[in-house]
Amino acid sequence: MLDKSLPAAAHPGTRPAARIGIGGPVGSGKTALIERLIPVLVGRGVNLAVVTNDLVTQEDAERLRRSGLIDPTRVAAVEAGACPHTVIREDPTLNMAAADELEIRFPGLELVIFESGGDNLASTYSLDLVDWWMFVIDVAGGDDIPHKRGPGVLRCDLLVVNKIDLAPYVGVDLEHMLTEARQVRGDRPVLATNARTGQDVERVADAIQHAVLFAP
Ligand SMILES: Nc1nc2c(ncn2[C@@H]2O[C@H](COP(=O)(O)OP(=O)(O)OP(=O)(O)O)[C@@H](O)[C@H]2O)c(=O)[nH]1
Ligand SMILES: [Mg+2]
Repeated sequence: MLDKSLPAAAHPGTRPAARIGIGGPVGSGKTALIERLIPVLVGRGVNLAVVTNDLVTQEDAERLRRSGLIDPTRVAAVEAGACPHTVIREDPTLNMAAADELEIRFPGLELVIFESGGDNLASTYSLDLVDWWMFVIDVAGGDDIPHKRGPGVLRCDLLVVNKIDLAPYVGVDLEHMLTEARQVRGDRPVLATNARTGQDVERVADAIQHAVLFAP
């Protein structure tokens, strides 16, 4: 198993980058949220890089590299193979190695954001890989998702309910969905976003900075 302190050894005297995870079902808006978070965090002076996970392609990495939002060399891709949660939980070696390489390449890197491959509600991150992680579900996936108490929904540090703009079109009572999400999480944080327009993505950035970058 690789040691998270390796990059710090590569740049003596610097603090290793914080590592955060974004998990959640296929298509919930993980990459869209990253696309919105990058300008907000970079605008606040955060030195960051991204590691994406896809099953057998580098689709999301290529999308971010083409986006113009980030230096393309700051985006690394891990091909997860058949089982997306294995590489963020049971054996995160590939992801650790990708982040270590970014830290070596970019001295002073403060934050590495991992996006997991789209998965099911049981998907969780190993704390060997990340310091903090969020789980992104979306309104169109059904308002009963919080009620189903998947480990991803329950255990993440921040639950993001995305695509709030779609609630009226899919017959979802957003307030009820959010209340249920807060109930099952024992009042741990839940934020509602529209990653398409960027609505409330600043609040996600606040949560990240507060949790791992020691912002007030
Ligand atoms: N209406 C609406 N669409 C959104 C929102 N967020 C993302 N989308 C759309 O949802 C689709 C999937 O978004 P992605 O960001 O690719 O989702 P993902 O979770 O990264 O998907 P995988 O990596 O394949 O699991 C895209 O067409 C997005 O434009 C949102 O808040 N509202
Ligand atoms: Mg994606």
